[in-house]
Parts: sequence; C-alpha cells; structure tokens
Amino acid sequence: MWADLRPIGRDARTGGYRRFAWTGADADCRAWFRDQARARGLAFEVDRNGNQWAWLGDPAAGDAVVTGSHLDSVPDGGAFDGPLGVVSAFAALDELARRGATPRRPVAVVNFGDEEGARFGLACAGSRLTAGRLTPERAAELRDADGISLPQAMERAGYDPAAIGPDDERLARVGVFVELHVEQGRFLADTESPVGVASAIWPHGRWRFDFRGEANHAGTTRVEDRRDPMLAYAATVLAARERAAAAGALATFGKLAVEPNGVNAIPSLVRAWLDSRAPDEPTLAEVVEGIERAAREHGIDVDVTRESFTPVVEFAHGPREEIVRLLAERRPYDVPVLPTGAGHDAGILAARVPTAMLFVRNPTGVSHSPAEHAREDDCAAGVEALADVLEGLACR
Ligand code: HGY
Ligand code: MN
Ligand code: MN
Ligand code: MN
Repeated sequence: MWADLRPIGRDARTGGYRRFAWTGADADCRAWFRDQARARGLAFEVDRNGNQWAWLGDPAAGDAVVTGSHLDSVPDGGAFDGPLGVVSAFAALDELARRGATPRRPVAVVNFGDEEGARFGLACAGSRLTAGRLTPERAAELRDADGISLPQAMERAGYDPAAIGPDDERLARVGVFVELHVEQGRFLADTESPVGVASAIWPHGRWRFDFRGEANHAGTTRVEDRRDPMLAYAATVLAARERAAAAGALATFGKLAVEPNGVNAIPSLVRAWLDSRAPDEPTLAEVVEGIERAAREHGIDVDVTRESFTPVVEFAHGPREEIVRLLAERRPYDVPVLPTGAGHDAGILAARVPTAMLFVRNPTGVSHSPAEHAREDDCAAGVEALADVLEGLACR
C-alpha cells in the first residue's frame, strides 16, 4: 500500500510532502483511497463534505466501528502524519480477514479531508463540517493565498458546495471511532514502547496578530523616529517563548506576512499567526494573554484575532479503558497512556461519538517535517494493535 501512496505530493528536493486540500496531490491521494477500498470489495462512498468512507458490512445497521485518519499534509510535511492511520486501517482489516475474524458490526475506514488546515488555515475542516463544528457560512470565509474559498475549491474538485454541512445521520451510524497516528513527540521512544493509547488532546488554538506600524525609508528614518512593526513582532516572538516555557506550554509563531515586503522600507504591517497549546485551558489562556500584553509594549497598534480554538479533549469518557484492556490481552507489557499536544480528527469526533486514539512510536519525535519517521516493526506493531482493537470491538 505504501508504495503507491508514498510518491504522491513528495518534493524530491526535501523529501517532504505538500498535499494541500482540494489540490492535485489531494485528488491523487483520494484516488489511492478509493482504489484501496475497491481492491478489498469495500463499499466506497464520499460524504457531503468530501470525507471518504470504505465500509465492510451495511452502514445502515449502525453502531459501526470506524477507524482512519487523514491524507493531507502540512507544507513539507512528513510521510506518516495522517497516512499511517489510513494505511494501518486497511492493513488491520486485512489482518482481521487473515485471522478469520468476522465482524458482527459494520466496520469502516475513513479519510477525513483537510485535517491540517494548511491551505485554508483551519485544522480538521472535513471532520468539523461533518460534526457541525464548522458552518458552511464560516467555511465560505476561509480563503487560501489566492483568495479561493474552501467551498470554491471543493466545487473546482467536483463537489457540490451547496451540500456541505453537518451530517448527523452519518455520525449516528458510528458506534466508536479509533484513530491510529504516529506519535508527534518522544514519549513512546523514551518509554521504549512500540504503541500507546491517548489520554487527552491538549487545548490549542490559532491567533492572528496584526502589528501595525509606520512605513518609512530604511535609510533615512532615525531609530528614535521609527514605529517598526517588525521590531514589535520580533520582541513578541521572544516573549512568547519565555512565557510558554515558564508555564509548561507551547507557543509558536509559524506564519508571517509583511507589507510592503521590501528590503529598504520599514513595513507598515506585520501579520503573524500564533499556534499555542497547553496542558489545560486556564494555562493556555494565561499564556496567550501574556503574549498579547507583550505585543502591546512597543508603541504600535496590535490587533489580535482568535482564528480557531479546540478545547481539551479527554478520551477518558470513550472506549480508552476497554482498548487498553484489549491490548493488554496480547502484550506482555503495559501499554502506555499519554497526552498529545497535536490536534486530530479524533479530537473533533470525540464530541459526538465514543472515540480513542492509538499512537505508534516515532523514534525521534520529530513531525511536520521530512525527518518524521516510524520504524517498520513499530508500524507493524501498530497494525497488530489496531487489529486487536477492531477484533475486540467489532468481532466478539
Ligand atoms: O496542528 C496539529 O496539531 C495537527 O497536526 N493538525
Ligand atoms: Mn499534523
Ligand atoms: Mn495528523
Ligand atoms: Mn489526526
């Protein structure tokens, strides 16, 4: 399976992936998913929001066990973030067949579209639309660098933009959702465990900072006469790191727009996006407020807009304990339970259906980078674990 998927959207120069939603690379990934489904005789369908579903058994029977993840990527992303969950889902179905384990509930593999939000700025757009966490009206406000809106991009990819929206009927068919994902951190590497189970997803969000200064000549404006937004931005980046580190949280300014973007002109505007995450919501609020205060200490106007926010997701209320027990049945070691600061479609689904996540060891912890990696034996351990979970949930 990997052989057909791996080359799609890969930059030979960096080894990273560029699979933005509703682009050619995304269409090729979607064709791959459809072919994998059909090759296994699974009923293939695409929902009103472009998410792909491959069914074993009759979806109308309800109480389905659904597993999967996403195939899109961040700019220059890694090979495993998302695809590992989809490939492992198909491989786990193959393993159930090899074991002769017959599901007594429908089982589905899902590919949620636009999980990274790399093109339109909002993560988990596909699962949010289906779960009613993103309205069609808000989706129409989301635009890419060329000013194309999310519905327009979907229309250009052959979807009906008037159809997008919540899909309660579909979610009512889902009894449980389990997402397998490469760990985006070092917990499993440090505990020497091939697989783990998620305890929670940290609360996290994205804030847009507009630093408004005064455009002027770089060669004639005295330092004391400047209202330089780049200076305020740079000081805020440093303050963000200090405040996050002091609070045991994370804060990253990872995207920047400068107007006018000239080498000999002091800019009038520096627009930057903050991604911040913390173990709990009060800490996250305190860190972001502190960063906002720091941004305003430089004598220029600063506007801050919260663009997205995902509250903490506690998997304790879902099938986590049952899954830990199912895994323990066939493993001589305790399977670790760990939190993650990374957002996932499972974090969106968890508000609507019983949800859990499995993690596969990432030897370096590096992710959202071409250096992201997972060893073959650990990927196999992930498939084994997912097959145990699917067998325990769907076949007994
Ligand atoms: O941003 C995230 O945490 C996820 O990779 N979408
Ligand atoms: Mn990601
Ligand atoms: Mn992911
Ligand atoms: Mn995910």
